Amino acid sequence: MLRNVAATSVLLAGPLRGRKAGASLSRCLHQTVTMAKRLPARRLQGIDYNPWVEFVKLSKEHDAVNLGQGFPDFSPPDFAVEAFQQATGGDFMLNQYTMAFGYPPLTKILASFFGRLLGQELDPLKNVLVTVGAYGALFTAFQGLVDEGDEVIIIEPFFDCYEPMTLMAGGCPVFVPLKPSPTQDGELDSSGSWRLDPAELASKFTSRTKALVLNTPNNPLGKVFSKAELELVAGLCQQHDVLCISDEVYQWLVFDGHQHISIASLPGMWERTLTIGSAGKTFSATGWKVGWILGPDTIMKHLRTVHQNSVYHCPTQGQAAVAKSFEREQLHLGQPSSYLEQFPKAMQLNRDHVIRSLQSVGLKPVTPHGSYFLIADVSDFKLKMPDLPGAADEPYDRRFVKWMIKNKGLVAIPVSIFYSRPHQKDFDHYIRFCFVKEEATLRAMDEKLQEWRAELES
Ligand code: IK2
Repeated sequence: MLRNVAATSVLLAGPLRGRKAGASLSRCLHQTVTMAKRLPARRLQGIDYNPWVEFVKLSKEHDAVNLGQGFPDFSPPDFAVEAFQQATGGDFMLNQYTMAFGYPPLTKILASFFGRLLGQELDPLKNVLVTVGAYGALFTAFQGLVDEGDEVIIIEPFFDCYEPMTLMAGGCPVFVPLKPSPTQDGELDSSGSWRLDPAELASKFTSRTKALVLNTPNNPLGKVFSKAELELVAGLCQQHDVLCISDEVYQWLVFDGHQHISIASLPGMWERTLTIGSAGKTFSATGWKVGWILGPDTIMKHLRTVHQNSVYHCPTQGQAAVAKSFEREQLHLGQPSSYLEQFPKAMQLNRDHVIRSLQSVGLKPVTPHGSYFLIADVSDFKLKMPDLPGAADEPYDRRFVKWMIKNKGLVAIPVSIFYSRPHQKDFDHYIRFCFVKEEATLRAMDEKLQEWRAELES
């Protein structure tokens, strides 16, 4: 550390030697010492912990059945794999840089594909930005729009990166929870029974509110926001002149006849909404890391400024493969041959399989209407698990998941990571399972659960 300080001092003081004002030199030297002491940058304070790093590592260490992280353990559809192979083995120019804001065939097909869904005429150059996955899209949006002191409303439970991304941009996250309302028989049966309290939501809007982050279908709950719920959010955003960052990466994954509605398609919302998507989630190819943002040029131009000064452009070959995949889907959309029709049907079967299996050991799943996640209530196990690992003040679900990985060979994700710290304790009796897994993985899960059940019965 000391060597670090000295080295930094010399480096920074060097170019200043020729300057006239001694005061400026000493101020710089002083800054140097303070900066070295303050490693890392202030914007990273308090956000160094990342739950994915911890739980992915744990799952690898224990060689357990992985229903944790949200990635398919099966191949993308053949047409997507072929498109990727073509992109890597065909036109040699796909090995080179492409246009900064997106490979032209991709921005073109995204504009026409999503323009139709959003009811907008989209200009591929002005209304579309291709990013490094939806993560990159979110980061670009927060950096481009959120200023020091701006408030950002985040609906809980939320995909965990919204909070650190708000903080890194200098903003202040303001949380509002979806609240489970018991059904008639006292059970919490589906993600649809988790709702916003309209008065509470309205109370979160202030003159400092810059943006609201919406995620539908929601990770981890699988809630698909209804038209009425979206209208409530839209009305408040318009009333308070607030932007909406709408994360719709699971938009194709809706079940039981539920419908995904993009908030940007509601009257008066296109002008203030950024719609974020992910090819990884759309085509079961999370490693490609191709994402996008759609929005009005008045907002997108600021995102382009961030993009051109950070990643500049995304890998060309992955973009080419995604372009071809969407071109194919455009021809099949609405037909049984469409992957976007087939995929949710297959995932609904997986969902039902996992629900039945979890119920067999007494876990209480909340049926998701969308996404490829479900949460399950584990509070009934509280008394049966006297020797959970971890510190007593660590949320119960984290300790439960660590115990389950080690003792039952099953990986899930604690739901408290999807909550702000003050609210974690209220929701730490849920754990999240991912069901975008192949048949063999689900069978392996069944075996583990049957062993567990036998132990409970003995
Ligand atoms: N937005 C949401 C809501 C996501 O769920 C994800 C991916 N998360 O998957 C990990 C998990 O929850 O287990 C993203 C954005 C990021 O998408 P991409 O992979 O395209 O960057």
